[in-house]
Amino acid sequence: MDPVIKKAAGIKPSQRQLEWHKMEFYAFAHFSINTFTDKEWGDGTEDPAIFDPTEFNADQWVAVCKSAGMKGLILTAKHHDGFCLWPSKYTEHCVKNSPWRDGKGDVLREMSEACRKGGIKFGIYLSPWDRHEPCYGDSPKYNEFYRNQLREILTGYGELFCVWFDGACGEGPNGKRQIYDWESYYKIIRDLQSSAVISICGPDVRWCGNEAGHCRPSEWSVVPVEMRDNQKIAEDSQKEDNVEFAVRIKFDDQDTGSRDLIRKARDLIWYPAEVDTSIRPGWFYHAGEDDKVRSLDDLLDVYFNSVGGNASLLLNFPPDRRGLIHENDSARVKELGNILRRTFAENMTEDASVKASHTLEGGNCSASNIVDGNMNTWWTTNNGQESAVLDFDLKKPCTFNVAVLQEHIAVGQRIEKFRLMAFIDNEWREIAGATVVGYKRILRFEPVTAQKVRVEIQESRIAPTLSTFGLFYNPDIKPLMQG
Ligand code: FUL
Repeated sequence: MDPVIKKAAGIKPSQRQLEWHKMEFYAFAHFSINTFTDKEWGDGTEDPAIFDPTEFNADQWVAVCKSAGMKGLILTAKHHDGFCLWPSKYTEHCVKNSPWRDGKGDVLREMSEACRKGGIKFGIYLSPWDRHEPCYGDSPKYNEFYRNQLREILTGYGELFCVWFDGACGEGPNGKRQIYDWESYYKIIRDLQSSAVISICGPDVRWCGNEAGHCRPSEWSVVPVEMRDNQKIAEDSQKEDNVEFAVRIKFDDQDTGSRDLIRKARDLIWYPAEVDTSIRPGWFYHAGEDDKVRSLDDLLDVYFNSVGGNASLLLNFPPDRRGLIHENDSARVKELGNILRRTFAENMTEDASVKASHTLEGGNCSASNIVDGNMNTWWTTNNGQESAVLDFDLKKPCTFNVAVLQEHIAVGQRIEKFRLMAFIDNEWREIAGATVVGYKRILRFEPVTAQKVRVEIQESRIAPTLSTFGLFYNPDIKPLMQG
C-alpha cells in the first residue's frame, strides 16, 4: 500500500472542524464606518460621529439569514480602518464616540443576542490590519493591543463559531510593517473559545483563493501543510482598494490535493475550503449598487459549486445606512432559500434498498446506512478495496435531477472519482460524475426517470466511505457540472 496515500486517507478533521463542516452556508456582514463614507477601505481618519444607523435592527439581519437557509453570521467587528463596532476599552475609535444610541450602543451585543435568539451561530471578523491605531507597526505593542481587543470580543458575547482573520493589507513600502504574532492570537482563541474555528489566516479553515465565488472542481480537505502559510495567504489577498480584485480568479493553483501533489508535500493536514463572496460587487454598502445584486441563477451556481463542491459558502451582505439588509438583497436570498428548500424537500432514496459490490467485513458499515437518513452511520469497504459499485432500487420509477453524496469524513476523505448511472431502456447510462466528494458533493443534471440507480466509485484512497446518497427533483434547477 502506498504510504503517502495511506497517510492521506487517515488525516481527520478536528471536532471543531467537523462541526464547522455542518454549517455549510452562512452570512458575512460588512457594516462599519465605510457604510457611511461610500468606501470599501477607510483610512482610519474617519470621524466616529458619522456612524449613525437610523433603524439598526439585528433581528432583521437574522431573519434574512434564516430565510436564505444560512446557519450563522460573521460580523466585521473591526475592518481595516480600525473603527470598532463594540465599545472597546482600548481605543476611542469606536461606537462609544458615535451618536448612535447616544454612544451607548454595541453592535456586537445586539447582533450576538439576535443570533442566539434566532437559533443561528455568531462569528467575528477582526481585521489585523488597522490603519487608525497609532501603535500599528510597532510590532510588540500592537500585538498586545490586538490581543486585548481579541480578549474583549471573545469574552463579552457568548459562544462564537468562528474567528476570521483577513490576509488583506495595503500598506506600501512607506507604510508601517507590522509583524503579527499569530500564535499568540490563536492561543487566546483556543483558551477562550475552544470550539471556534480560526479561518483564513488561521489553522482551521482555508480561503478558496478568490472573492469571486469560484470553487475548484476538486476541492480537497486533505492538503499539503504548505497551504497553511499566512505569508502566502497575505500575498494572494487584496493589496489595493480596487473593485477588480472581487472578480479575479487564479487558475494556476487548481490542484489542492491530487496524488501527485501530496507526494511532494512536507506533511498533510485537514484544511477545508471556504468560498467567501459578496452578494453585490462591493463588500460594503453603496447605494449605487442597489441594482447590482447577484441574480438568482448566479447565486445558485455559487451555492451548488461551493456547498456542493466540498467547501462552505460565506455570502456577504452589505447592510445599509439604516442598519438594515436592503430589500433587494433580502428578497433575492429569500428566493434562493425557497428554491433550495423546495429542491431538498423530498428525498427519493428514503425507501430505497441498496446492494454494494464490496462491504467491510465484521463491522456495522452496511450499505443500507447510506439511505437511513442518519449522517452518523456509514458504509465502507475492506482496506485496499478502492473501487466499488452501489446499486439502489428506488422501488418505483422516479424522476430526479439533483444528487447529493456525503462521505463519512470523521474517518477522513477518500473518494477521488465517481459516476452516477441510471438504468434506462435496459441499459446503464452515465448521468453525471465528479472527482472528490468529501463533506458534500451535489450534482445537477438533466431530469432522468429511472427506478434503478448506480453509484460507481472508480477511484479512492484505501477504502471509500459514504454516509449519504440522496436524489431530488426540482425542474427549476438547471443542469450544470461542477467547475
Ligand atoms: C478582503 C478585504 O480587503 C475586504 O475589504 C473584505 O473584508 C474581504 C472579506 O477581505 O481581503
